[in-house]
Amino acid sequence: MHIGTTLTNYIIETQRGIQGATGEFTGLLNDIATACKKISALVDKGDLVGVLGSAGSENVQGETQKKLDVITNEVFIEALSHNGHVAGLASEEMDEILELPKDAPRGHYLVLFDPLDGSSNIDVNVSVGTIFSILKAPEGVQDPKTEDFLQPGTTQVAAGYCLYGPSTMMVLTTGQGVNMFTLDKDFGEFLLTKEKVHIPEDTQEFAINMSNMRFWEAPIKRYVDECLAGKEGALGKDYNMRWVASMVAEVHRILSRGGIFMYPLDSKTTAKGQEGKLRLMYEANPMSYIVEQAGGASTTGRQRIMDLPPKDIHQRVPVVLGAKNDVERVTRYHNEG
Ligand code: AHM
Ligand code: MG
Repeated sequence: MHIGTTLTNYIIETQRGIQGATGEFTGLLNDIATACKKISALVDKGDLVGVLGSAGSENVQGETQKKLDVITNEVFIEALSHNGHVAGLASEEMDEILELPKDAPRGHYLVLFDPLDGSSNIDVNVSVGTIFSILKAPEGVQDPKTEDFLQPGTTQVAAGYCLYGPSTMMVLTTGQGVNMFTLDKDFGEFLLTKEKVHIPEDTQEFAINMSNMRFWEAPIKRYVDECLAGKEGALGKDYNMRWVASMVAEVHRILSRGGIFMYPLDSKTTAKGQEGKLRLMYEANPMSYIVEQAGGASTTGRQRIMDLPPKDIHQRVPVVLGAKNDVERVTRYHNEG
């Protein structure tokens, strides 16, 4: 595929060789791209169109919703529920899965999404993103129930995110590597700008919210202490640190120049009966698929994330992802007890 080709062209080309392909998947990715373009336009305009600030409501996880959380969720639903490409939708911003309107045509896919991840960054004009995971609805199921969405990450047929940063970028995997597309805002199309992205096995850059240090388990503390010890420590090299507080930006940096990202288990979240902060179905699983497809690794610290059998659409999990050798080291520290 040549650099500069449109996302639509790219999808058509890659689907062409697949037996039994009907165009439905191509249509679905186009719907998602349309939603992301609209969200990009809203994020760009920000205060000019009065979309910043709180919506005065809470989502199912008891978090205050931003106006843009609510608006972008609507944008996604609107773009995806009428075209016959999906059987059902689930979102960070909705307590329950979304059943399609009775008269809407049904497709074969399930989409789980976080319409605006890192939304606490919105009011300070720092990068945010949309994350999505695409699953197949079980054979013959027209009106899926919650249990039909509870499939492990290994069953994802595609995953991606759209980063609203200095440029808007769509990053996508359909299981054949990871490609990046940049939105040409004059032209209104995502154009292929980077193919077959690869995360180096080793890194010298870690990302973690250090203010939670006192709540971490010993293995994470050990790894971060070693990073901080630099050349003189067990890792024998100096580390740099970054924390954007926007997982999409964090993963994008790792795909672009390597690194490791951790939102580990901590006693702050376990005290609330949660395991970690990030959500499995529409944050950890799609990001794990992308990272693994780029040659990286992704675990809870103890287990590969994509192997986890999901219990709930809003389930939370600890996340350690990025450079393979560093992720394996952190996992080893957990396994050593
Ligand atoms: P959100 O879905 O409510 O936006 O929360 C997820 C975000 C991630 O993007 C980011 O990695 C993390 O929360 C930041 O957490 P913290 O505020 O603890 O730094
Ligand atoms: Mg989120």
